[in-house]
Amino acid sequence: MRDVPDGKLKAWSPPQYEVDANGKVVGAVPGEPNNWGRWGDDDQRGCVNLLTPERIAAAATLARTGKRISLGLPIGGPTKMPGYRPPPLHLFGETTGDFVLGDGRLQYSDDYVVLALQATTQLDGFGHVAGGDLLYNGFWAGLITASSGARRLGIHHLADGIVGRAVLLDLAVGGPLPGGHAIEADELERVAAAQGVEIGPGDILLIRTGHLGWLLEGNNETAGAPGLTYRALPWLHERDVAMVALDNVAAEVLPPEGPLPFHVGAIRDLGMMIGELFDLDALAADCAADGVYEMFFTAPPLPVVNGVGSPLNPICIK
Ligand code: UVW
Repeated sequence: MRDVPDGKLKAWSPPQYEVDANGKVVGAVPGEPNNWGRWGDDDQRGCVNLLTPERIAAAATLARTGKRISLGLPIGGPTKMPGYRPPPLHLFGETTGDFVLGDGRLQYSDDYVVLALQATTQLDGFGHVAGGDLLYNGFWAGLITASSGARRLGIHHLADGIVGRAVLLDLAVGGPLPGGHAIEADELERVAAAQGVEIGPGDILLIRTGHLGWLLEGNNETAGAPGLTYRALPWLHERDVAMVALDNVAAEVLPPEGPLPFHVGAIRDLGMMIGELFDLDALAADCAADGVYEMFFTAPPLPVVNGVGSPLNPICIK
């Protein structure tokens, strides 16, 4: 139930629009720029459709030395997750130190993780963000409930993975960008030109702000965070970027420029997924050393049925 500041339930009023049998809001007006309907009226994969077999096969040729770099934060251990979600709980059931079965020839350990799917290096799926009661492709936000999860746009539709050509744009060569720094399209253009890379259709864009490393040093986000502005959305759309990921908590600049306008514009209007808390420092060091800023990239989401996001361990292969 929404909007109950006094703690009392208000009378529920039905939505002032029609929702069809497929869960789409009839006559919904999409925001701009927009990809609704581009891959079909019932599409639930958005810009993942840009990751075509041809592009993936071409991207695979970028794996020249086989060097692999993980962009995932450790789950558990001493690393304190940045952000406001509860830390993961890592529990053990049977362990070899506690149990011996039968004559002792078999011992085993099992463990469990209780994890907010948005708490660590992760992918915002299409069910994560709505605006004006609308989700990507005009689906009704009311289709996502605590009892059923995302009855449309569940993250399991992306289970075959985010695979393709990634390009790192390192905006933090001179040190971490300050909190509140809004990344505009011309800054992305400038850095791409300086690095000698072009951004094209189906690319996975990794944008380093230096913020995650700065947070992990124990600094506080009191002045907000550097991140993308919604004004960069037309640029990302013109280049047909498949996904964008940053080394910060919310991808977009904080304090926010409104009700998370980059999230709404990217996820709801473009069907473009957002990656957050990507650890890009080791990758940036490697790219600076060899001068190669493009690579093969894979980040399969967990096929959580009707989920709205997934933790990731993205891997870049050069
Ligand atoms: C919200 O805060 C809504 O999401 P995110 O974790 O993607 O920034």
